Amino acid sequence: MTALDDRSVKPSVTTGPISGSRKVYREVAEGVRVPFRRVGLTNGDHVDLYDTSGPYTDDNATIDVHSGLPKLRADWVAGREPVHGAVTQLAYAKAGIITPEMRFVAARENMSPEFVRDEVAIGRAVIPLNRNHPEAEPMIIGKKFLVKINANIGNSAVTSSIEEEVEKMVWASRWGADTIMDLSTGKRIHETREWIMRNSPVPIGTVPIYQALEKVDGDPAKLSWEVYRDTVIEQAEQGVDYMTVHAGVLLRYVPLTAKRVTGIVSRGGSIMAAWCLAHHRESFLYTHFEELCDILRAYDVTFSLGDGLRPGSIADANDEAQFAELRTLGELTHIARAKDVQVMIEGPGHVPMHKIAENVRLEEEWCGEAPFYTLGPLATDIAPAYDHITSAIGAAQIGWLGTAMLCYVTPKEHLGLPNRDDVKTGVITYKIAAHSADLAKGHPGVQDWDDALSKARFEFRWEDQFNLSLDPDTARSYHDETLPAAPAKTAHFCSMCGPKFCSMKITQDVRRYAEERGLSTVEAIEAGMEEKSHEFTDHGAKVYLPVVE
Ligand code: IRN
Ligand code: FE2
Repeated sequence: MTALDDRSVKPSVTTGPISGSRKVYREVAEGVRVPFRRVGLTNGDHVDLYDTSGPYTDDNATIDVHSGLPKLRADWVAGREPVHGAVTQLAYAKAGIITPEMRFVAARENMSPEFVRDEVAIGRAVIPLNRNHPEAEPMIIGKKFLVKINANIGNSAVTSSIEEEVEKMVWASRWGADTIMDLSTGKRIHETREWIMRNSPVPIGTVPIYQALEKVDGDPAKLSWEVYRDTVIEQAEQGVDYMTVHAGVLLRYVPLTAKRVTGIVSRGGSIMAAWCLAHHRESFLYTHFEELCDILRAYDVTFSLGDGLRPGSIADANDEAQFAELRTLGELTHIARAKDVQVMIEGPGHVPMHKIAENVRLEEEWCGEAPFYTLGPLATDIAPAYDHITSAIGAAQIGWLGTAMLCYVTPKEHLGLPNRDDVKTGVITYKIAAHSADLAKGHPGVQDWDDALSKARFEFRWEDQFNLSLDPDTARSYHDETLPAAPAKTAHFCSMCGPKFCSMKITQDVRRYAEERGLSTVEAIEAGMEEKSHEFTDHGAKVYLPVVE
């Protein structure tokens, strides 16, 4: 019996298209069907958007969570011959082979499959897909591609259930999460993960040290390489696509955190620091790193080398402890790559804006441009309850500078376990940061979405404006709060300025004025100004006019 046969677990997941759009698939090679979210517009046009939501948003989706999603990649994986003993995307790319996964992501990203292969081959991009996670749709993480976002879910000892976590996963991918990390630390970790893996359309990441710690009753000193190794194998067997490994927290770095304002804030980092101090030995993650590479390589699990010493406050940003660890992560990157294991590097944290660029520069230099994956960073510490915003400010900047994936932060950060609503707020906030970075990077075709929405807005196609939005439901409901009647959906104003003060309407009036008089818009503005000027002088050329009773 597998976890999914347990009928006492009854997840209820959100299905059906996002309002105003429908799922379409483009067949780019035999058996390679790439999903898009198609927004149909009232003027007959349509816009196809990158779609992370999987079969849940298909028309008439029928999902049985007890059997899991279709195994999209099963045949690709089964029909694969190892190269130099490895079955990883990196090994194939180095050998010049284009895998179906590479074709899939190329179509998603508007790039050529050869370009995808070359970026993977040099390690500047990763395709995090475990051979045992055939349900997932391929995606790529790298600075030459669209900026991705990760959503963290998972229970804690205090709260949440399997049902809630499965729905959070579906919900997060519905709104645009490119990957999801299951950070469960509470009850039934293995079963929860099984439910998530089998039903997730996006790659899943974990931090295996959390489950290893559960196995030794929460006492870091009782951890060992053996317990850890077995946990990694257990999770790799289940299909986990990438794993956070805090192998850069070395014994000699721990004292560097002593004078910090917030010490060690990484959970994994603090667990490993506690182990190192308790035994006064070098971290087993570091001393057994090559063995760990061999395990990950067998499944094509991607390393996400953890930033266990990331700054947890503005005061601690870019300090010695943080950069000492980063240098070690660079050393480990080269070891993993030589073994054909894919690698990305985790980054901060809390960093003021003027210190962000240095993080990207050093990461690229020391870690051979391995994809950078950062947690925000928060640009200030002063706004608990708004840390999705304090962190999106840093995230947009670090994304623009070349960070490949942004780990979301929800409004509950530092305060409590996020619920489903917080998950959506975090995802939408990070989509904004990521897309803003994509625009600034000039990624091909990215601006089409903005242009389509702006045209709809200018032409008062309200339905199109809602439907093109990252969050159509909220956009529509905000509009309807004050002007719910059907005619308002074609009206040339909204309740923010009312009919007389709408700048878009005035611009359109100017253009009409020009057309009617056969003038160019510039001439029309001049003519209009001239008329206004006469009106002004006719009234005595006074800025303030006496009140006429
Ligand atoms: C991302 C970048 N730096 C940290 N993260 C994420 O933070 C990491 O991937 C994981 O999801 C989460 C918690 O990590 P710690 O606190 O164990 O380091
Ligand atoms: Fe924090």
